[in-house]
Amino acid sequence: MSNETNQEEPIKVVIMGLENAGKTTIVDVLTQKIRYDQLTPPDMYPTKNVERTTLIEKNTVVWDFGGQELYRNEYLTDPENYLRFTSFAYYVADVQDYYRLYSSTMYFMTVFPIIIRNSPDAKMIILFHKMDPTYDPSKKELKKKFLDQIESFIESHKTSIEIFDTTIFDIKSITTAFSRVL
Ligand SMILES: Nc1nc2c(ncn2[C@@H]2O[C@H](COP(=O)(O)OP(=O)(O)OP(=O)(O)O)[C@@H](O)[C@H]2O)c(=O)[nH]1
Ligand SMILES: [Mg+2]
Repeated sequence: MSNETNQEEPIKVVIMGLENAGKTTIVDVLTQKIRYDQLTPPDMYPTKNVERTTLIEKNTVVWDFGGQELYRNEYLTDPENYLRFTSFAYYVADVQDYYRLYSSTMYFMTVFPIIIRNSPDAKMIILFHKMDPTYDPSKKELKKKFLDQIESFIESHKTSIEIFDTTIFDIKSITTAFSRVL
């Protein structure tokens, strides 16, 4: 008799992006299906290093990468350990953070090739997050600028990327973006 079980390896989902982009809040929505009040987004603490959350019934583990520079430097020096066996890689860009648009595109262009190198079959998804119902439409320019900046980079990697607009004030926007995972 072998000791083999039918238990499959969990599906690994990674969520990356700059600090304050909203990654942990998104994981909270996925695990608790919280509906937030439009005027009061929750107070959250910055994530230290990487937090793993298991979506038990889906056999999925979500790796939420703390976006503060300290943690970014830590896991990017040992990316293999953190990014191998990824099935879905989400990059969260904060559409309300106009001043860090450039930093966010730069970080995206840093992590994207590292993910591909460590998990060549990973599905890549960008979330343009904090697209709140009250968000000034004229600022939607930021999404276009982000995409313009990464366009030739993406083409050179010959990998397709899915794109979603999300906000915690519309749970469906988040469950839709994660529909292939959930
Ligand atoms: N307006 C708005 N605020 C949001 C949204 N999602 C998250 N936030 C707020 O953004 C702030 C940062 O959220 P976090 O989820 O902690 O951000 P993070 O990306 O996990 O940050 P690090 O852990 O430091 O990498 C919190 O105050 C959240 O309430 C959203 O869709 N709209
Ligand atoms: Mg966090």
